[in-house]
Amino acid sequence: MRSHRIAVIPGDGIGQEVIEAGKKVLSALAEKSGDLCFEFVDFDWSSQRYLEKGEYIPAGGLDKLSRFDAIYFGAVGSQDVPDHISLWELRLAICQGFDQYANVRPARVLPGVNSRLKGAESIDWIIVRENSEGEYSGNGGRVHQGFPDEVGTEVSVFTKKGVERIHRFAFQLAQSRPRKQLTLVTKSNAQRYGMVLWDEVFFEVAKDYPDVSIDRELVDAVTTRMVLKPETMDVIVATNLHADILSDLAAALSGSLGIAPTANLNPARTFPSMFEPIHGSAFDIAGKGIANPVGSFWTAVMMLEHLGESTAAERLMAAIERLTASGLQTKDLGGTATTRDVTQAICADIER
Ligand code: GGG
Repeated sequence: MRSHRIAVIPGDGIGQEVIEAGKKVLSALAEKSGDLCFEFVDFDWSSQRYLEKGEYIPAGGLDKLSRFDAIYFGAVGSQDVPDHISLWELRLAICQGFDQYANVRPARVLPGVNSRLKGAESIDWIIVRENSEGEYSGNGGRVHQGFPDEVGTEVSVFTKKGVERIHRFAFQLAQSRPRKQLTLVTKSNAQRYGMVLWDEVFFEVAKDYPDVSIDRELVDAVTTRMVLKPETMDVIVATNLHADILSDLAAALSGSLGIAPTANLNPARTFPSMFEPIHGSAFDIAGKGIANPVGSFWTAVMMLEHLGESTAAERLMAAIERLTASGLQTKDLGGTATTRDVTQAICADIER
């Protein structure tokens, strides 16, 4: 019996609902396989906890988390806590604390999903988001706060080491794909230091991967290419902020933010990696039972692949595709199905 210890952090809003659904689906998979099991340990790290105890992660929490094989995360964000606090105290504390520097975001139109984009069926992208520095390095400050001459700075810090490792990761990922194509996205015409470093390191690293075909785009221009020529792109590598924005666009072009998954990887495996749907807590629909759980199921596929469970990953992905093709879809995709309907349908498919 192969057993995996999974730390589960549902977090806020619909994170609670979709992660509960994901656990049910993973348990159904384990039961069906007969030689696989998951030990789920729930962590109540959320904005609710912050409001009650003044902290998202308790003392020694990351140390405890470091002993798991993977982390299955829902969402963070609440109407009652400023977003910059909730994001930094929970999601970024884990990503940065565990050096999960490679954030991987696939985008593809699943069968039966209606994208409003012409030619969307050719979308088959993986966006690689640098996940440890840049615009998210937490450098900056505010002076003269509350006065008319107030100043706020947000300093992007890019290290050559950090840039090189994300480029190598992206090249290796591109190398593993049929088209072996990698697009570098920066804004090095306007930002002449960190972004130029990104460009220079990219072309240096490219020499080690001659079988990968490369091109370069500015972040503004690449948005039009994603919309007008989706078939010309494969793997995309970009900074923390740029890739965050591009991956929301990619998810919307693929049908809905509700279906998009993410892996926050620690490629060296010195700490656990974390898997989460791209969407946030969506508190406008939280508690209504209508959240799309497909993003958390696809996220579970990525987690299974990372755990070396490729057969279970393929089985779950095939079940997801049969589900979306069947037309049983939640409101974000134009349907009327509930979170529970979709979860039950996937579990029934797996159990068959
Ligand atoms: N599951 C993703 C999530 O909870 N995201 C919250 C968020 O605000 N993310 C912004 C970011 O990661 O840059």
